[in-house]
Amino acid sequence: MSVTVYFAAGRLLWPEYEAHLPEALREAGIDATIRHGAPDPAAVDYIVFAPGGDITDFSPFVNCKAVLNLWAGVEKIVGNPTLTQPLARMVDPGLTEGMVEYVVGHVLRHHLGMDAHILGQDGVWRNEVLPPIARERPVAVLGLGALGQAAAQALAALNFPVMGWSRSAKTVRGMDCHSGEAGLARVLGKAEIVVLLLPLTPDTTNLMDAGRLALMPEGAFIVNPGRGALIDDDALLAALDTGRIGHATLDVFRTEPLPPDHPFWAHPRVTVTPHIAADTRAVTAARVVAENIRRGEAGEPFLHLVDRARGY
Ligand code: NDP
Ligand code: OXD
Repeated sequence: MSVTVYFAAGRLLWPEYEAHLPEALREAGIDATIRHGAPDPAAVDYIVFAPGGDITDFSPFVNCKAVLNLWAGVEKIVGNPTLTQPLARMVDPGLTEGMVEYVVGHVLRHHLGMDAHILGQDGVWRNEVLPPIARERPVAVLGLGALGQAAAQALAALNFPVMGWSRSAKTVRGMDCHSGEAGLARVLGKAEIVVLLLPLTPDTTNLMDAGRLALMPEGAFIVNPGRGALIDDDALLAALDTGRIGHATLDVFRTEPLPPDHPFWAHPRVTVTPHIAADTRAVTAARVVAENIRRGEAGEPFLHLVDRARGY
């Protein structure tokens, strides 16, 4: 039997998926018709979704078996009151690889103090400050999901002492795992570099407020490829102004694109990257979408289902 897949992730994304999605569906043994624009809603079996795409009202899709998000983060869709269908988020090996590389690159930059040489080349031979080694630099990853665990493991493989923090208690090889408020205080009290890979939910909004920033060691670094609103912007700017936080590398923001007059752009202790930490890669993500459709058709549980109550 043929299934109808509505590619509602927007016109801009379709060229990336045009070849990969039909191929992945074929490989998964699915006979599918892929639709765009405004198909008969009652005929749609699966929706491939991305924020900013074609759908805001899911209620007409009465026979839709699942909404398959191309993004890892679901904060823009999870609270949509018209969405009654199961919602799966994206866990894509290509996206994970990109995130690991972003995190490792920016952590190493701060750890090695690369800016001093890259920006300070002035003809003076200064060799009194030697680069430290990773095993002397405690690092924390807040959020130990698909992306956080992969990033934390890559950092641990470089010998950083890695602490992880998550909602539920975990044991992950090679790192010291914590949970709960007391766990967060322990982690922030020790970590010289903190990486935020949490989803944005009511519980994580403004997690890094003035009080929690003040727990971090003097001059500590923050790398945030999670979501902008995990951090209280004003509290961060105040902590950067005093040098209490040494530098923040920020990939995500409350308003995107980051407005040109936002103080982050000009702050000497902030690096802005324009939400490029990691992108879903069509070639690998199409296989994840196809596998979920295969599961739906076979009556098997969907992968990466979002828990609406938790918000991720
Ligand atoms: P997952 O859902 O796999 O993992 C989320 C992690 O956060 C889990 O460990 C979870 O804990 C933890 N968590 C959630 N809520 C809390 C809380 N209240 N307190 C403590 N820990 C909490 O997500 P991913 O790893 O796939 O992605 C993480 C985020 O990265 C996305 O939501 C998105 O915002 C961002 N992202 C950014 C990109 C970029 O380019 N900048 C690209 C892709 C994603 P537990 O394990 O107990 O459930
Ligand atoms: C995502 C993102 O959530 O790109 O996938 O931010």
